[in-house]
Amino acid sequence: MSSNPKLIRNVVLLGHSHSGKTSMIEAMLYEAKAISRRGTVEAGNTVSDFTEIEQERSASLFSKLMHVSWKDSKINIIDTPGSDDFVGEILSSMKVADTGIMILNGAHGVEVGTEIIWEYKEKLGLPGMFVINQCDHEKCDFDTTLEQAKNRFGPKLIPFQYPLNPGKSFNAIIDALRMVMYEYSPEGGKPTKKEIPDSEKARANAMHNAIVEAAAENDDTLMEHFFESGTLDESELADGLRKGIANQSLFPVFCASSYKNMGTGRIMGFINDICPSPAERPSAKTKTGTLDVNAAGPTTIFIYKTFSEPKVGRVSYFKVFSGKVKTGDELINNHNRVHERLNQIYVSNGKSREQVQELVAGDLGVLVKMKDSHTNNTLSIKGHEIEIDPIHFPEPRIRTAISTENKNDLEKLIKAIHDLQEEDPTLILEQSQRLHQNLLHGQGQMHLDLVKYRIEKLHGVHMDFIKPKIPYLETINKLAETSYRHKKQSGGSGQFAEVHMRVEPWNEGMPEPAGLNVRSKEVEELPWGGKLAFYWCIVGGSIDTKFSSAIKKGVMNKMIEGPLTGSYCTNIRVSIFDGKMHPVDSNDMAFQIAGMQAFREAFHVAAPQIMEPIYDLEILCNDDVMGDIMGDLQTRRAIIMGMDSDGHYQMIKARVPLSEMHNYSSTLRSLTQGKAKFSMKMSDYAAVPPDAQQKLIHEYKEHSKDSEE
Ligand SMILES: Nc1nc2c(ncn2[C@@H]2O[C@H](COP(=O)(O)OP(=O)(O)O)[C@@H](O)[C@H]2O)c(=O)[nH]1
Ligand SMILES: [Mg+2]
Repeated sequence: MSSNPKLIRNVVLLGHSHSGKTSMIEAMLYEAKAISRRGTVEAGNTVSDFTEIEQERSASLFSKLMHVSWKDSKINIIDTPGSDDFVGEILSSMKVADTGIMILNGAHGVEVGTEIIWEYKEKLGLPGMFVINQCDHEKCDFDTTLEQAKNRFGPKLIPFQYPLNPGKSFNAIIDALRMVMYEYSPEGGKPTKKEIPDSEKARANAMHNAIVEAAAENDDTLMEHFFESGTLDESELADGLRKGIANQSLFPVFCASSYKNMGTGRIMGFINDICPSPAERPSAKTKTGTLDVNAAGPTTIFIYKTFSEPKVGRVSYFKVFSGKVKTGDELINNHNRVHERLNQIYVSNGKSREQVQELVAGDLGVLVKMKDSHTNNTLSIKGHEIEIDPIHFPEPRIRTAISTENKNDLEKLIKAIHDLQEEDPTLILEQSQRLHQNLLHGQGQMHLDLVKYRIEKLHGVHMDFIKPKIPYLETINKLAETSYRHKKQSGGSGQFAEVHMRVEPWNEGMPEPAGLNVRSKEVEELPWGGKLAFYWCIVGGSIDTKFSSAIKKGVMNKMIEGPLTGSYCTNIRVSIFDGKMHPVDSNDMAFQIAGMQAFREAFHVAAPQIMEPIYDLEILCNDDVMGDIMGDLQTRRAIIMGMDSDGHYQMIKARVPLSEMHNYSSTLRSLTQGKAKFSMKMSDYAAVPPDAQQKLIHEYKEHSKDSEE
């Protein structure tokens, strides 16, 4: 293990699904002799995709930590899922990496996943480099992929290599940085170094000059020397490139075939020689300031990922942000003040772990069975209360309601979801009083399906996804008045109350109720949004003021379970302007009931309106699938608000009712074969169209009838 932060490299492989990240890592581990035989994703025997479900689906669903020794460095390599349904895994990995390696599929070009992940990388200010992979693929088009990448990600992309013969017979790479050609045997691996063929010299030279110029731009002295001599020597070039990558002013582009293990060794060499070590990155932000990656600093570790493994329990992945962490250390969790003893410290290679005695600042490691430490927690030695800035996980994008076959299982299910949330902060459980449903919020259908799989497989609880109810609101469109008499004569004390009520649509600044004498008024902010204005306009004492809160309580009960669909009511002014009492039989309960019934009756004759939640929708898609998406949106009562195009991508903006978005994630995936992504955010409420309103009222009546039987 390295004891010098400068000899550590933390790289994370990023990119759209199936671009070849896991296969690339398999080749890297093989090139570094960490494994003696390369597995394949098809055979389900790669180091990284070690969970059963990943092997079943031939896709990575969780991030994984691997490491190799390369020359005098330790290179930590993190594999990530390609779909941003698993964005939590991607963001947490970027948090602890020092270079993001964007893998592009040379046969498909820049894909939606690449776009989205690049956005996150840029937001986090992570240095980066590109590998155009699958150069052996018959459909590989290196030049178009490079062009698309430059168009999309900008002029800082500098090609360092290109494949001499992309396609089935691919076996040679022109390296314009070193000005050599690497030729590979069919087994791949270590290439033969050859001179660049004359036919390629011009292109290679032009590419080399562009690299030298880009390197020189990162340092005044280098620039001066470049202008004087028109070039840079090898160490100056390396120096300029190091600076350029560390400050993200240049992103090198390499090429490879991870499947044939061609080009991998060269990439490892470049990571070791040029990519930044953790010590060359800006200090880490903490709650109170910054923290340098310094081996002599106060021991501080940050847990970036938690995973529960069968038979092992909680496995915590961490980065040493300062000092050295040693076996037996006792650290304090600065999030909850729990003392944690680090009995064993491990380094990881997929599912296998090797115990080590010490890890230095900048390095990544693994701990098992922590008492009470979780993702985003910082632990440090006593007297140094440091909290590293947490990973910010995005808002959920889709939701579903969940249920179990039998009630007894519900508790087990909720517990299982809490356990999963421990590993997956992007999973949110909402136990909605309003909808009387348990809702799961996640990042996409694949995300929720994985949750279902794990709950059923690991926790043995069957869970069904059911359609989530819509949090409608109810209001009124016009003024109505009614009177309601509640009279009950049963053995013992009777009940009598009569209430005359006016209801009106409420809006800020509306005039006082016409023709009524306002005695007192309360305008209440409702927890679900909007207001209730309750006006007491009784003259002549027809109802004693002491009953006003009972009447209001009755009104509120009906506002909680609205007359049309049992949804919350909002933005209504209720004025009590007359009534009757009985000296004996009038009491709070009687007036509560009369208030509730009067409100219900008045509501029904005040042009009642169901309001539905409207979401702002953004869809990022390829040009070629836009027509289908637009066609589908029209069937969802969507209003197109705009379209921006950037490169060969379109961003469609629309407003759409939530009730039309059930299962949209899967529909969009099948409509576009994964070539589109969406996000949606609650915007406001709008009136439901009349036919839809009738349908909702009818459904509610049917439902209430059923639940009465
Ligand atoms: N032809 C070819 N196929 C590749 C290459 N790299 C990966 N693949 C295949 O692409 C599929 C996805 O690979 P994988 O490594 O899982 O991609 P990931 O989803 O980015 O991790 C698998 O079937 C691989 O065998 C490559 O360089 N050339
Ligand atoms: Mg993978």
